[in-house]
Amino acid sequence: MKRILVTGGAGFIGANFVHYLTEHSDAEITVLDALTYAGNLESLRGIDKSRLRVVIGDITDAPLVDELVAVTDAVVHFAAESHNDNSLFDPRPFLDTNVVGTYTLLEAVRRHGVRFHHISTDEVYGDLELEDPARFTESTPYNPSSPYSSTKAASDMLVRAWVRSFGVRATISNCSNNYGPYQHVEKFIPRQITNILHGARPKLYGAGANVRDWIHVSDHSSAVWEILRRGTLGKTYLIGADGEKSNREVLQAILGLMGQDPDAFDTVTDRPGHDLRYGIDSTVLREELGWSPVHRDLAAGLDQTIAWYRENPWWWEGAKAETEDRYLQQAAAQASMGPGTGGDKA
Ligand code: NAD
Ligand code: TDX
Repeated sequence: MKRILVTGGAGFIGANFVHYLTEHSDAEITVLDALTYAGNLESLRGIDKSRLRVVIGDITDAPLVDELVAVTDAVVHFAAESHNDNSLFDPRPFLDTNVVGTYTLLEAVRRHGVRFHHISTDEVYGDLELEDPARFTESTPYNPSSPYSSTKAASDMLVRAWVRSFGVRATISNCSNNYGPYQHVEKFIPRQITNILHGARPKLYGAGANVRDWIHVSDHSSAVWEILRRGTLGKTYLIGADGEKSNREVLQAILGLMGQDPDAFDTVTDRPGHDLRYGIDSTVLREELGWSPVHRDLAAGLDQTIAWYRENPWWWEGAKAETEDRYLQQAAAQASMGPGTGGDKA
């Protein structure tokens, strides 16, 4: 696998994966990214230019995708609309990119016989009860809740169908919540860190009891690299680092690490349909491929992440005001829709 095409390589996880590849392989990397609001070429700053080509373009552009796939050995597909909150207010781009974009890539890899790895999420499985000892496994039935997760579920199904019907050489990974450098300030952890750095109070949805299973983004990268090289074709792997914590616990850890009072946050209206809990059982990946996470201490990982945002305001400042404006618009839209329109599962 000398030539690797990384879609969404200017986004959070894609960019971290490109950095990982330059450090752990001698692959020649092509990034295909549309540079939506979530893409930032500055996330690729410092990478050896002789090994990296960046193509600004859309994964739904079939002729462009075909041209790039024709000259690659493998595609690692990160590009997506990735934010649940946005999907609740404007689902259309999620259908275009996550469903039609994945379809466009699958047709190209099918034509050219190219290896494909599809990046997906644990959210395709829906959610778990808070006190349930169960965790998601590769055989958990799909039960997505949001427009985002339903389009990711659809994309996974397309990959499975293209494997079975057309013999496409593909693998899928469904990972839990990532944190680390280069994550957009719309997401939970960077939003709270940058609020505190700006002197604004963090925002917790509802009571903050919802649980997410956190993994450092570099552990996600190492897992994907193992699956790409040694994974069984046609198979799905769950990626997780045993990092379950409630949102309140994570926020209070951030506040403590940043020298703030543990109660210095606001609770705001809950996300409609808000998934309660995610939890990943990654036994298959660990036993079959011998993978294990390096970052096992969430507090230490949060501390490093806080330091990164503190030291790199040039990277995130430009997106902060527009992101908070978007949250204000979404809150106003939610309020004007009135009770009962939130789709709450209860
Ligand atoms: P992100 O929003 O930070 O980045 C997405 C990237 O895709 C951006 O660079 C954007 O410009 C690009 N993009 C969007 N639409 C495109 C299009 N039509 N054509 C080309 N490029 C396009 O997302 P992320 O958090 O890095 O997530 C990457 C992938 O990982 C997604 O597939 C997501 O579903 C999956 N995932 C994310 C998490 C998480 O915690 N963030 C967890 C599990 C899985
Ligand atoms: O301001 C906030 N306050 C808050 O309490 C924000 C932005 C979020 N939250 C809560 C909602 C979630 O329970 O924090 C939790 C994490 O929220 P997000 O960062 O939006 O992540 P989530 O919705 O869990 O989805 C993420 O993980 C799975 C990624 O965005 C997805 O792309 C991935 O598939």
